[in-house]
Amino acid sequence: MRVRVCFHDKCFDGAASAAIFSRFYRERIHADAKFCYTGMIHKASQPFESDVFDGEENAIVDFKYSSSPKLTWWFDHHQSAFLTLSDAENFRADHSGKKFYDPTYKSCTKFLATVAKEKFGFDARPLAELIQWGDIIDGAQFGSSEAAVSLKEPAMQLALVIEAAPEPDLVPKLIPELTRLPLTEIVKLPIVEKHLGPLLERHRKSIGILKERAQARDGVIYFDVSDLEMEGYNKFIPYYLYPEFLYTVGLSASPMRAKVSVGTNPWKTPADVNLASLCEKYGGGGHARVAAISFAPNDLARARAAAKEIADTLRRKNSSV
Ligand SMILES: [Mn+2]
Repeated sequence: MRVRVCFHDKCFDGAASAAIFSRFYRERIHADAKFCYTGMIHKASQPFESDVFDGEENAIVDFKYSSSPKLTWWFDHHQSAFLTLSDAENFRADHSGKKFYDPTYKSCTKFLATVAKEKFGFDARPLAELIQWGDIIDGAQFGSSEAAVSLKEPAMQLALVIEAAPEPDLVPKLIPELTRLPLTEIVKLPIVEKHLGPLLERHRKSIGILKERAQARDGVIYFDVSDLEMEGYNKFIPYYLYPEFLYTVGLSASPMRAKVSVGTNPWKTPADVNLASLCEKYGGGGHARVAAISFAPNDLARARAAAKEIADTLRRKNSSV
């Protein structure tokens, strides 16, 4: 049984979800499954190429829905899970019992493990560590900004490597290992270890760069690093530098896209601004407290205009509280 698994690429929760799905599928659905993994990235254009669902079974985890009849499994927790109204209707009309959505979950990893256990009798206990860290990292449930930025835990070091993914197919190669090895051993694998030193060094440098670039006022930290190769920066650094600020708005660029990232300080009491809804107005999306908009790589000027407008909006909301 050939199973295509599309997962949210360069994301710890995406990789962990793909690992949980694979182990669950092999143990509870088909013991002879052969998995092929495809990393999905949010782009300005339609993310699913027509030929992506080439398995006998096709799954999407921690990423947007597809109404393709070839899609047989789906798990997601993003508020902005449906690209169109007709996709949402297609999902509601589905009675396969294999497509699941719950935006109240902080991580797709925990959501998937819970559904697999409750509906399919999957024993998730051997992967408890991976599930716990998926939920901490995707839900930003760290004790402090220091804990989120110091990267001492193996899970945090692995997240750094996954988010940067400095070589092609790095995450697809790691997913099978995540189904069977503890995280202390994953970070010792050559494919992880060789990248870890340089990435930790780059992480330390990025703290200095963000300190230099940040324009922090009226509750909002704004920064533009689109001229640097910084797409995978740690999104908690701004709150580590400015713990009293409530929001960040960042502009970054890569050959794939120009990206506006918007976030809420996880160590402050929740604000009443839904960032996914705010970003949806610009064609982006995400979660209530962290969201983003992707633009085409040559559309940097429009991305910058959106970033500035969002920063202004959040500054006005902040000063009107
Ligand atoms: Mn997720």
